[in-house]
Amino acid sequence: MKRFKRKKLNFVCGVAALLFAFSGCGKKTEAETEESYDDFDVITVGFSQLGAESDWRVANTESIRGTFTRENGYDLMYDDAQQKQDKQIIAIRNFIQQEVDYIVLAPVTETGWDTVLQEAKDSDIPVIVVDRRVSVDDTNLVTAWVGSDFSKEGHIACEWLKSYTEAKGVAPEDLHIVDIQGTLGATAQIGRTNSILEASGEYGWDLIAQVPADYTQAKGKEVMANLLSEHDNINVVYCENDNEAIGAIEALEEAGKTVGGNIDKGEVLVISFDAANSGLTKVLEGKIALDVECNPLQGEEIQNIIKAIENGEDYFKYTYVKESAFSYDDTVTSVTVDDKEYEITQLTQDIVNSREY
Ligand code: GYE
Repeated sequence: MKRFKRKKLNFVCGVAALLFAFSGCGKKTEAETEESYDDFDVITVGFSQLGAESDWRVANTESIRGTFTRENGYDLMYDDAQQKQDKQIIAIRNFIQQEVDYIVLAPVTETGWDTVLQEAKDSDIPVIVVDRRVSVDDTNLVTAWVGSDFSKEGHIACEWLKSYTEAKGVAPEDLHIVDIQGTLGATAQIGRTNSILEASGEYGWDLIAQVPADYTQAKGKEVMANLLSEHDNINVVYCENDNEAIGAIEALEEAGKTVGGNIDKGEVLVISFDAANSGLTKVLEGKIALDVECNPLQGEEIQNIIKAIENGEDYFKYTYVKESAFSYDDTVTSVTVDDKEYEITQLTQDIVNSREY
């Protein structure tokens, strides 16, 4: 792919002009002129992030912004769409108009991207999708994707729940589960929701309700409080991310429930996803029994793809990031999903301290 370096220079100048309305692009000092020559090799990246709804998302944004820095040879245009797809579409059109070299898209939901991604393709701008996926008729509209296997994450959680409750001597029909879902239509929601739905059918669990809470703490709390007012037998809360889990725990405790792993002794068992620092703190406290990791540190993988494209080298169209699962105790040390064994790590303070997010 050829870059339009001259246009990029103009763009850099344009942004500078916007930021420093009075400095003017025409009158350059010697130092400024030198910096402009450096700009010839700068790769411009437009990053449309879906929002800032969770600790995971903040870590994801930091990873990408921290990778595509000036020192690393990039000019990053960043846009936060506040969980609104129409804002993401506007941001992408803006990136296309600015003739960026690459677009990085973290899409809020899977559908509705065909038109705008076709526009990017028509402008020869590669689109790298991160985290959730897009569902488009022409898969060539997506150059590459980096993210997690959300369905596998859900299956790991469900297999752990099965083994754990068997070990505690709780019968399957005595598991009364609510699923606090993520944003409806997001790949992470679809994968995690389907896993608990399938496992409940297969193992004979009582899945009472599945209610979305947009991955936020406030909604997680609200949804949990409503569920508690409607059902008095809930003993498993499957939260589709850490922030929802933290909100749900608040609601449970305010309703006088004890949250913890002793489901055989009347405690409400909470399962979560992400394993961000805030969630893992709750695991150490014994309030989240299992936290399945979803790794937000995707900046470097995205950069590897861009470098490969720049150098005309091969790259993987789909890259899964590495992740694990953490439990509050050692009742279950591994689970098997699709004939593969996954370790469940009993969480320690040292592990939490050694992590970046
Ligand atoms: O689990 C949640 C975030 O799509 C993997 O989105 C992501 C999810 C993550 O808001 O915390």
